[in-house]
Amino acid sequence: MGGGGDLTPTSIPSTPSCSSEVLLPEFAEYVAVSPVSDGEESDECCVCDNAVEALQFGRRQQDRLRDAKGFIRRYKPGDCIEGAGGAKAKDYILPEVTTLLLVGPRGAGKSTLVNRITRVFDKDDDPFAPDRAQISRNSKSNGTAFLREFPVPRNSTAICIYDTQRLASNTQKNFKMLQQWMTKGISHREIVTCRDADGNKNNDIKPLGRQFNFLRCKTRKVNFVIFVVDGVSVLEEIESNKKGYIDIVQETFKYPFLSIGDDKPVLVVTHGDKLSILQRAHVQNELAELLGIPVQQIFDIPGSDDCQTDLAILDMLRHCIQHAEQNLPIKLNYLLEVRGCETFKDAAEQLMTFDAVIEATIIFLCIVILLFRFLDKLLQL
Ligand SMILES: Nc1nc2c(ncn2[C@@H]2O[C@H](COP(=O)(O)OP(=O)(O)O)[C@@H](O)[C@H]2O)c(=O)[nH]1
Ligand SMILES: [Mg+2]
Repeated sequence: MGGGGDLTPTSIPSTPSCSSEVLLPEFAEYVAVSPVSDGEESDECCVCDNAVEALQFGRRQQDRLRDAKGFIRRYKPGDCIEGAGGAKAKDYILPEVTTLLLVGPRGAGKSTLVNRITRVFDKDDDPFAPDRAQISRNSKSNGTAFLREFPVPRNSTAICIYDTQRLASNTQKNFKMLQQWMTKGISHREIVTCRDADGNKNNDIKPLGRQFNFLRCKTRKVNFVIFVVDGVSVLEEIESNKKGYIDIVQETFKYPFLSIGDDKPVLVVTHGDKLSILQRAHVQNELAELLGIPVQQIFDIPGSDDCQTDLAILDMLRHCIQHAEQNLPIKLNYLLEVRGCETFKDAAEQLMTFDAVIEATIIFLCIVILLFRFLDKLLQL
């Protein structure tokens, strides 16, 4: 369902790794709930069939997961350019690193998502690696005060994700901050603001901000936006008919500066592990309706650690990369080259028409001269 594939039941136990050949929890349960009645041959066959089907399903999931991971690991900027309008990858201004920006309200799960994405690759590379992004446990925490760049997978030189501060309850302040990021770019360790997101002065980070601003790293242009929302908060508001959280999400999501070309951000819904399958589907449908996007653009990524969630994460990354690359700018010299060729062709065509006119005039003049000569001869006689 949605971009994140089929929804995973909350009762499914999580598995530490999807890369092994053990039964996936999805289909371990599938086998366990199959009807079994002792002594009846046909029922035994039915159980066998179910087990085989489940095994095949598990293998298919593993294959998909391996392919999806391989795609992200192999990816280099320019790989997803489709060659529209006759331009090749070399004709585009490619980013050094494809940069994805996380945006969302406080506690939506942005920092947790950075850790979840990293974990998908860490399972193969370094299963005991510690988390990278600072998660806030409660509302007393300031959350993310500095922009932080996280290469994905760790040490990648092709994709990076920026974790950011929460959105303020004042959307105008959000817009100002977002416009700056989207137009001027973002850099690792850049301080978000000396005030917190709701405009309260934060003296503790001011001196630190100066220090880090001086040591600022490379500025990156944002290539695509990942908008994160907490599914539980959305559902609570839908059910209670309140609108605060949903209003901020709706207004900010539709803010034109967050779109890359015509492409709106992808929407990631978190906290699905606290909801039932039906509630998750309900939240996704409501959000699709409110934000005017297809459910395929909504990725259900709960805190659970299972194969379905890993696949949803990889699908979401692929969506971001592909849409980012469809909107990369074309190099000016390519445009001039193409326009130059076209202008030359137009001029040649015009000259050819001009040529025909000259030819006709010459022929006409020749005929007139011949006529005069003929008349002259006639008069002399
Ligand atoms: N159960 C559950 N908890 C989550 C999920 N995502 C985030 N959290 C928790 O929500 C809180 C805020 O998460 P955090 O990533 O710091 O949110 P941020 O402010 O958007 O960066 C933390 O206590 C996380 O453990 C999720 O999908 N499921
Ligand atoms: Mg955070």
